[in-house]
Amino acid sequence: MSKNSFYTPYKGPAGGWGALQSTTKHWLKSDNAVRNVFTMLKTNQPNGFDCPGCAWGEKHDPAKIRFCENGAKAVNWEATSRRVDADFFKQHSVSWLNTQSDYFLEYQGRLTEPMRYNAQTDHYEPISWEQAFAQIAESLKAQEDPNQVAFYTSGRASNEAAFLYQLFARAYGTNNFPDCSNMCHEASGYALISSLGIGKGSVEIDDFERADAVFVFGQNPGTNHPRMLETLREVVSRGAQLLTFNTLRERGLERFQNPQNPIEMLTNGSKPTHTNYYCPKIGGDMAVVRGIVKVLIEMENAAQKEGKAIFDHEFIEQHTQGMDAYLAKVEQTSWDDILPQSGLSKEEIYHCAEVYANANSVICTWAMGITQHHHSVATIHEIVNLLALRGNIGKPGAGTCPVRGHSNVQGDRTMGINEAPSKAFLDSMEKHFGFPQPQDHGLNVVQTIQAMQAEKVKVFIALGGNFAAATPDTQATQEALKSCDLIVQISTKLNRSHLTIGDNALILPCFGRTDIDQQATGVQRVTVEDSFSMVHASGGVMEPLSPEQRSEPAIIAGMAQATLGDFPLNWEELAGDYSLIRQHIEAVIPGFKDFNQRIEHKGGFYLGNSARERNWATPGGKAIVHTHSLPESILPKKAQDLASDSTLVLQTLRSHDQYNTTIYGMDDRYRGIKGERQVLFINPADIKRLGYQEGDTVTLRSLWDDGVERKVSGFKLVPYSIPAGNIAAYYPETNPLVPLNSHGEFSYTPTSKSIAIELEPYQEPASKIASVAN
Ligand SMILES: Nc1nc2c(c(=O)[nH]1)N[C@H]1C(S)=C(S)[C@@H](COP(=O)(O)OP(=O)(O)OC[C@H]3O[C@@H](n4cnc5c(=O)[nH]c(N)nc54)[C@H](O)[C@@H]3O)O[C@H]1N2
Ligand SMILES: Nc1nc2c(c(=O)[nH]1)N[C@H]1C(S)=C(S)[C@@H](COP(=O)(O)OP(=O)(O)OC[C@H]3O[C@@H](n4cnc5c(=O)[nH]c(N)nc54)[C@H](O)[C@@H]3O)O[C@H]1N2
Ligand SMILES: [Mo]
Repeated sequence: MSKNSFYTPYKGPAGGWGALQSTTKHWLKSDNAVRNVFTMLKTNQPNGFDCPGCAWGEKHDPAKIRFCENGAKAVNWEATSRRVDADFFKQHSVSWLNTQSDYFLEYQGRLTEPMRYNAQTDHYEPISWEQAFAQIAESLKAQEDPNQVAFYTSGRASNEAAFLYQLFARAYGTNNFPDCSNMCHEASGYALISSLGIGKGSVEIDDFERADAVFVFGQNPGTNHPRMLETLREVVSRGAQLLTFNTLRERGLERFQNPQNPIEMLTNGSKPTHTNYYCPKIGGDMAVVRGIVKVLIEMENAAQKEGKAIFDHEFIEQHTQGMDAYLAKVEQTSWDDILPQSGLSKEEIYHCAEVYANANSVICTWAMGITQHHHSVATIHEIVNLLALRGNIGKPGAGTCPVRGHSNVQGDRTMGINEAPSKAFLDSMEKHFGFPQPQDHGLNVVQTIQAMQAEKVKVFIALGGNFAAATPDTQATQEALKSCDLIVQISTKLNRSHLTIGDNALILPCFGRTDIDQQATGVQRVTVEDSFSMVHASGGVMEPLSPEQRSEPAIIAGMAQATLGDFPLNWEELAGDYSLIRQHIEAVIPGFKDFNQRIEHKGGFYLGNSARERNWATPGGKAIVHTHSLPESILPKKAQDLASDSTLVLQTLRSHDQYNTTIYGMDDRYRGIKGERQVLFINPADIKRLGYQEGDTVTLRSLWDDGVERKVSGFKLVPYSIPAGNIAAYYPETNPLVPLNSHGEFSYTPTSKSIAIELEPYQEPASKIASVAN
């Protein structure tokens, strides 16, 4: 048998029968199949719940089934009938659970009752809600400084939960809001605010129907935003250009078979999702865009000789500042720097420039392939500059489209989950609630871990997520977490974070999106915001598994009431009726006028976007064109000095069977992987050059100048279509390799997509081989 028996290149389209088959499998795996079929039909419907999968938006079309394969996985994973209850924790110690895989932990089922860790027995034991809230209140009140507490948020929290949570933390006295966004689209927010005055994308979903060209940078929608594939193939089908830039050849960006199209399914047809596919090197996108702009300058010079123009001079003149300096910088940047860094040929870059120049409206989309580098902010500024050259912001069919991750990560920011809130937001909070807001900026994810290391953060409260596994530098981070006095996790499922604790920890089990949320005044709905700034209601459809589970707003209100009493208001009243929370949101945050009425509108309502209106909320009142140098090297400075010919650049990404740290299964269908996650995608020439053979098992060691050894072992080499010098492997297994202070300039986002790596041969320990064989 070949050493890579788990690998067979995948030739089919994305979607199609494979997706249907997989959806069925995950239905059955949930132990709740029949109930979940009905549940699925409510996904993203006006009278149902917002899919807990990704943040891609929807056109309002009542006739349509609105879920994809991976949305089905997310729903089935949440809506399982398996339970992790007091008995479960009685049977299993925390130390034992810690030896189990991430897959095992979450697979055990839903958390059903509040639990407190007992360090003497090393087991979680049941505790009443009142006792849990009292313990939290006692611990919060005991801190000398409110900044010793960090309030983490993962992007599934609803607007109502997020608003209440930030109100609680600010009333308590801190802006310490590390959130998943810090590891995700922070660079997008930072770059867009500093250039266009608003951190959100400027396009609406309908713009895709009008764009002459769409440029897709660094994302894998086949897995992470499957509903986007339909949009992409429609763009191609109507004859518009679709240029995709990805280090890997991702199947979803090549062809898509729509499972909702019976003829296509029966004839096994499929349609392309791109017109041109480019494979830049990891981190090479800024150089690609710079090259495109360099060609555009040439084209503009030639056009001017004929009295014509390529650039939109009126837009540049009226709406931007700093363009001349930028264009001068581009002219100074030599092809000798651009081409090797980009990994594309000059011909390819010329073609991209021609497509761009011939299109009257262009959308640029991007995700983690762009945001998780050292120079991500600079790269996004470069994309914005490209768009600005031909006025491609604030006109139909054109604009910026950062494709968000978690289903409500964008809404959480809108609600004030922000460690660096704007003055306007704090003033509005103060005016409405009548108490002084903490003014000092708080800690982001990286800074929170650093503060834990320095024993400056002592209490960690998490509204969802899996901080211990999602964050970089796993070993150091986990030590930091263990040093906390108290860890509180509001969660749906058991994960590594519940096991990475010191002496005191609480698990507070909450409802998910699919659960019916019954409160004092009746069944409640929540709201969420998608990538296109559409806000809509979401209501669960499943009876909760246990009467001891509570909603996120109820849990936050319980903690707040115990800690702060009625300051600044009666918390429990709010938890009893979410429309009251929405009234406060309406009073504090622009765009939410008549909030309670407008959520009745099918398909939701649009929050508006100032950049789309060509209204630039920047200091000078114009869009700011930023000028950056190309990075000297893709590797961060501290790794560069240690790098050699054998150093490779690693990007860490998601398989098709995972949702961030949640592992649904061991396959990665579109990349041809079955039953294995310890794989390393590598260029065949690199396998040979470095003296290995396909299927060899290696250790990955990352380079950093602090003398700490960071390595992971047992990864099998898979020859793959990836540029020479670049490699890819799954997250979270590779997070031990990302040094904590290797983060994006300005964004503080861990550089999870550009890690300097050396490979070493790895010999499986005999004991492990024996246990696998058994
Ligand atoms: N099913 C499912 N859906 C999800 C998630 C999930 O885990 N599972 N996660 C959600 C979240 S929180 C997020 S943020 C999004 C993530 O969505 P993506 O950004 O699509 O996630 P990644 O798997 O990290 O994929 C990164 C992609 O960028 C490419 N890439 C990496 N580096 C570079 C580069 O330097 N240049 C270019 N051009 N390409 C590069 C990789 O080859 C890969 O295709 O998805 C959301 N949706
Ligand atoms: N190396 C590397 N690291 C990365 C990334 C990468 O590409 N590479 N990506 C980064 C990105 S983009 C992100 S967004 C982060 C993700 O970081 P997180 O958001 O912290 O992680 P998740 O894995 O999404 O969290 C999963 C857990 O959330 C809980 N949960 C699920 N649904 C709910 C709910 O409705 N309510 C509550 N309260 N809890 C719920 C469950 O207990 C589940 O175990 O990881 C980042 N880390
Ligand atoms: Mo994300």
